[in-house]
Amino acid sequence: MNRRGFLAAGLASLGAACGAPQVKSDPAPARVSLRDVRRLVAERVDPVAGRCRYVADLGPRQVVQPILFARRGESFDALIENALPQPTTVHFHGLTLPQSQDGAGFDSIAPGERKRVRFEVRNRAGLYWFHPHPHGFTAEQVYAGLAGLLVVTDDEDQALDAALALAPGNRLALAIADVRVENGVIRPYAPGAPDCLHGWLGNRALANGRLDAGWVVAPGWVRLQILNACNARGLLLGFQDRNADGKETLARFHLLGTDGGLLASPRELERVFLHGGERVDIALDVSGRRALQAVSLEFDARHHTQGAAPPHRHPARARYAPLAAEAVCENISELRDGPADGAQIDLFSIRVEGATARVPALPARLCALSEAAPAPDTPTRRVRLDLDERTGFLIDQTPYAIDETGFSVGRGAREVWEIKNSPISMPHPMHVHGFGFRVLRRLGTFGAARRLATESGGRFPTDLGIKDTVLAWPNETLWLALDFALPQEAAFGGPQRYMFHCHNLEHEDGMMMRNITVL
Ligand SMILES: [Cu+2]
Repeated sequence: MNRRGFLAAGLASLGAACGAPQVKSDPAPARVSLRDVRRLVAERVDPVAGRCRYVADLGPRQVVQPILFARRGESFDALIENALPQPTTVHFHGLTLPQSQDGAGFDSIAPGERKRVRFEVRNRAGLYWFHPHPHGFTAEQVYAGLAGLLVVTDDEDQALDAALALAPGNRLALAIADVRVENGVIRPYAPGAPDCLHGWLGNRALANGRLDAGWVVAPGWVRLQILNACNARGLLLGFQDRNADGKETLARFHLLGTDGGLLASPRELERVFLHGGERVDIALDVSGRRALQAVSLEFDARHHTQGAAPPHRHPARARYAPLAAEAVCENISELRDGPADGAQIDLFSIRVEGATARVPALPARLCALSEAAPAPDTPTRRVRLDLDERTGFLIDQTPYAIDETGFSVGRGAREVWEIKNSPISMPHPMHVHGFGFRVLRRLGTFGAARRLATESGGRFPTDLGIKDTVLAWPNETLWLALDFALPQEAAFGGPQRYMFHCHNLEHEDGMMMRNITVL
């Protein structure tokens, strides 16, 4: 399929959203070519609930909450405009960018200000995303609706669509986020201190900004690229067929790719963990089915904290009011009621309509991706994740300082990171800016999760491929292989500072971050 055809298919798939929302939710996004964006505006649309949105200005028209689309090698050159009453940034999660374009928290845009951002997409085809990253406000702004998808494609990616004979509308890019809905409306961001320790959880899921979202697809293969954009909720993704004799069965699917694009070969599964910031690319044969309900299945979320949560006010918040009139992290209250982390919740639905077509076999090889182990003399860096009684969760017992060097690494250096999460802890989805990595091994995984760790080295299927976010369960030790290679052009000249942090956004705002300085 040529580029125009791919865009048309994308538009068709988004136009096919069929779920009638029961309560007011954000509108479904439209697809936009990354290189057509002239301005990207972050704005608040509802001061009562604090809901916000991105608006892409393309010159001739404006698109609210766009899904951005790019071929590998294309460029972004646009003004980021902050129309929020708080500082913001736009971080393109997963992309390898110069520090000046990375949108990390040490480079925030003040309310009413704008910044020109220019970069080339160098990463593999895959699902990436963009969201705010300002120190102390990230969780509130992402919860408010500021999260968008970036679908990167290339020849290999399109060849796979052709091999699957995907019908128009059978490829979807989906962002899952949970929100608190009470009395039919989405509630503002209002975590108490315990919510800031455990993470702010919603009671309902949005898919691309919609509650009770649904899509109509044709029989045959469906390709879903799914992001967990929740502040803190982990997902155990499965697809229930609720039509089979009144019983619920799980439809098997195939994992095609993870954060940084396609795997070398697919994995057949019936459930898969997807934690904050992680993405999966899956293929599902819906032939012979009428409808499927995507759910997060029940699992033990392992929140092993002890003692009372300390109230925490991020110093950056002193000068700016919340997006809606609520206190953030300061009240010592009970955790909110509603489905806990690991409780089953519905995500979105798929309805199958149309004539059954021939379903081609799934290709055994998806791409050439080597799984070579790092050299035995690769140096190991040890990283510890702990709970501090005064401040909350910390990396190496060190609260984040904006101007710290953090970990300093040589340009082009290769390292193995040994990340140990304390037994008295929580699951922490750890994210590295700018660099994909490989997960080599896991040790200490608890029994129920270990049963899903079907790959060598105690790894989960979602540990395969190129990752930028990886979950550390309590008591686990992970080994990652990182390669700090950066291009030589002027844009990457001089030391480059990136971030390593927990993608539970309340933990991130609670200082569970470090800088990485590439010298
Ligand atoms: Cu965390």
